[in-house]
Amino acid sequence: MERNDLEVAIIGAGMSGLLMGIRLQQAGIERFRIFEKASRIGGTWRENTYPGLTCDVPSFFYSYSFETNPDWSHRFAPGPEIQAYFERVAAKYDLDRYIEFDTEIRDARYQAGAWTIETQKGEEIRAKFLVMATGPLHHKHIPDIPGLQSFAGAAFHTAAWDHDVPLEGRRIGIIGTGSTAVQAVTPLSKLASQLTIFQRTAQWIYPIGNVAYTDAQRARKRRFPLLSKLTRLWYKQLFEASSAAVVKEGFFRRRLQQGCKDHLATVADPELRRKLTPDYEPGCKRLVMSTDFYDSVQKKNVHLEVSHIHQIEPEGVRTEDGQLHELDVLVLATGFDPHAWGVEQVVGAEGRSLAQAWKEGTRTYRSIAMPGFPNLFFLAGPQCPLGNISVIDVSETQADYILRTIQKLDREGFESIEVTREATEAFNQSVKEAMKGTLWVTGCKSWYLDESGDPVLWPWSARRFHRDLARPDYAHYQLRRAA
Ligand code: N01
Repeated sequence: MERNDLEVAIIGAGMSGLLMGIRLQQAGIERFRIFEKASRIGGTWRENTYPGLTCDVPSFFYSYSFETNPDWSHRFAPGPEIQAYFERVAAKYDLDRYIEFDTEIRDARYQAGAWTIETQKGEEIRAKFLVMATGPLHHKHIPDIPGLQSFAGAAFHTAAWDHDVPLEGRRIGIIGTGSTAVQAVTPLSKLASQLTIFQRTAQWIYPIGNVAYTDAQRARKRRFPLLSKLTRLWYKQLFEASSAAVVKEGFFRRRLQQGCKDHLATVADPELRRKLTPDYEPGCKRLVMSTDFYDSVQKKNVHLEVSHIHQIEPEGVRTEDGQLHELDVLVLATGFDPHAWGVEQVVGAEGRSLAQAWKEGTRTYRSIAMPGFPNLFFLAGPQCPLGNISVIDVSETQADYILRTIQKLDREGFESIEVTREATEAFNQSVKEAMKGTLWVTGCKSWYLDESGDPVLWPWSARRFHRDLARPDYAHYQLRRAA
């Protein structure tokens, strides 16, 4: 393959980049490469190895529609099982042939009718199309807490877990109460002599149990592959319908909210319950799901600290009430920077970077394209449907859209395609209207919000997303032939 004259350059060999590679290969497009900064595939599932890691979307739904897996061990499979699933799929489609590992893309520019991308080694590669498959939660958020570097024990982010650090019998602190922290608290509470959870904002937690599948259930699904497909379909219908229903005011939102409140009521100590009670509506932040977090918080060796962190000292964390919490290990479950979309510099046809274009707020055309950036597409990027649905399913719709567009340009001899400003503005105007009355604007701080405080989400149902992106509307684009 002539590496410097690619049809498609894909950045990222996580779930969505692999998917794009499979779709291109199936369509007979061979001149593509996937650039991956690490030495393994997997994205989120490669980076995150913290204790308690599971997917918060049922695994039958969080898998490719064309590669169902009868062998999931649990409804929400543990992280290593998900990583192994992606490795199996990548091997089956022989994707290693197309992946350039240890190759970070630092800079991408649209020049003279093609994208020129530059690797960290200074190599330049040209490609007609650029697909950003870098994932929404990629850059670790390391909190700017005074003294963090002075801590004498071991400190690490949950997405860079240091497995060499012993945890048994040690004094562990964990900063944050998002989905990650809630998953990690139970296993940590079983190991630590003392676990301190530093909570800045309380979370609503919806109780959904993680059932284990029996050997007999797995054997049945292996024998009758249709059963896996039906299970996937069942979870897709259930999670897409309920996610859409709770966003707007109504019966389902009230049911969800009551479910969270009833679950919180299981905390026996009224003072602890008060500390765990959020001051915003359930579902405003991404919903955290767990059946064991409240049990763990009530254990004797677990302490929930709600006085905010003042500073970190060599011995531990000092909170604003003056207390020093002495620790051996400090875990940063502080999430990711949702405004850092993968590549540092992506410069479009007019010399403007994506960061500049999004200074006032992250806006796309239907989550897939940007005016001023011809032949550039996003997978699982801004304004996708999020919530407790499968981003794999969302990416499949996007990948098919991108593939159709690439095929059209090739078939009809166009050099480039660029979405118009008018179509992008009209789309964002309708998003703004649709956001009114949604759960996400009921008043909370969340990674769903962009720099201007607006949610960077698809405000309608996932079903509508699949429908609206089923076919590209070329009237919203400018197609150009080579001069
Ligand atoms: O990150 P978060 P996360 N001082 O941003 C706190 C996905 N996920 O990694 O709320 C003190 O939700 C911060 O406090 P506040 C899932 O989509 C998926 O937990 O900002 N605290 C918050 O409590 C999820 O939504 C799976 O006040 C500070 C926490 O850190 C997304 O990842 C599993 C602080 C960050 O919570 C992100 O979840 C787990 C500071 N300076 C997660 N800075 C799967 O299914 C931050 N915090 C793959």
